[in-house]
Amino acid sequence: MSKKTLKILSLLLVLVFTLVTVTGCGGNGNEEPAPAPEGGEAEAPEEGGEAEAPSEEQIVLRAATSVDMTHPYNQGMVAYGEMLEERTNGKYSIEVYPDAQLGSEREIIEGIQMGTIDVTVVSTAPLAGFSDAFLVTDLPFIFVDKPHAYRVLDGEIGQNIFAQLDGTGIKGLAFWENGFRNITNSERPIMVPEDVQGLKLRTMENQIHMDSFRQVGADPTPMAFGELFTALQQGTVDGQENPLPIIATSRFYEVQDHLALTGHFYAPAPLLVSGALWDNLSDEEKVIFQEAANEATAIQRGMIQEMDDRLVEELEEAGMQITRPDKAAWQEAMAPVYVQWEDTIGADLIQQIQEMAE
Ligand code: EAX
Repeated sequence: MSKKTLKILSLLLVLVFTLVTVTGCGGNGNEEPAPAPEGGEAEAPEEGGEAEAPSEEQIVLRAATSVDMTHPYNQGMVAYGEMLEERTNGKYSIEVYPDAQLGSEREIIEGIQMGTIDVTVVSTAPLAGFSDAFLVTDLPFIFVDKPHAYRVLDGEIGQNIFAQLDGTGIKGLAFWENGFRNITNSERPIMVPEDVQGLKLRTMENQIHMDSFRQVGADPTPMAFGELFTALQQGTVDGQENPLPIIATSRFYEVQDHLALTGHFYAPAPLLVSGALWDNLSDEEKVIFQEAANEATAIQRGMIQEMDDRLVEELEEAGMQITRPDKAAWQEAMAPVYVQWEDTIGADLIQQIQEMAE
């Protein structure tokens, strides 16, 4: 199926779903049933309700992600939806469409801008196509550990990043995470940067990521996440890079033999809502949405940590050969990217972040 057809299909899906939930016309004919969203509670179809307005307004928000339902993006979203439902007395709830069902991350972000998707968690990397604000987070080894990333993203710098989204139709609520990214491939164990020379490595659609891998001699091949498993399986690319929870929940261990714990990029994953939704909320609702987002952040990051703690062992048991490269060598090899990008990102901002390392 072409990308365009897919996009049209997913828009149609959204439209049909909206009609069904708004008019309750799902239960009175022999039309196709609405697609069942995963993870949310299924709504009981209203019997024979023509134009019966519900006594209280109930709004089911559409959440879209590119990853498997079991991944903490989606499990965090379920937790967030439960908080919203409880705190708005059932007015707002969330239904999750995982696995790029509603499009790639780039298309999901476009959906957020158009208001056809209400909420998402995505990597910062594809956001680079919409705003320069996130670029700094994509630099290799910019965050030395998670506490460093949290200090930066939960503080003034994170707020400034979100403020730069003003006028884009995207509202940032909190920085959830994907985690530190590691390289997998089907060819050979990776220890030193030279080991990836000539490897065709799928990256996200992000120039800094591509430049970083060019620096170590790999052949970076940008591709939407939804196409990646098949590309790895068919050998269209030799490898890819992602955090352990993605490698596990998307079953990349089935098609990749080698895992190198390089931790070269820390991937934040902002929780975003559409500007259209945000502008429609009352002030009181905005507070509820924001506070719940902040609380869900700790839960979501905890889920990632819990997985990071056990997955090295589990992936090894699943048959992956694991290497632990010396990160300093990789940091040095990728360092020229900082020079390439410092004018666009701002040398001051880079320095400010580096100074927050301890
Ligand atoms: O944001 O595309 C990727 O490799 C991302 O890690 C994934 O879609 C989650």
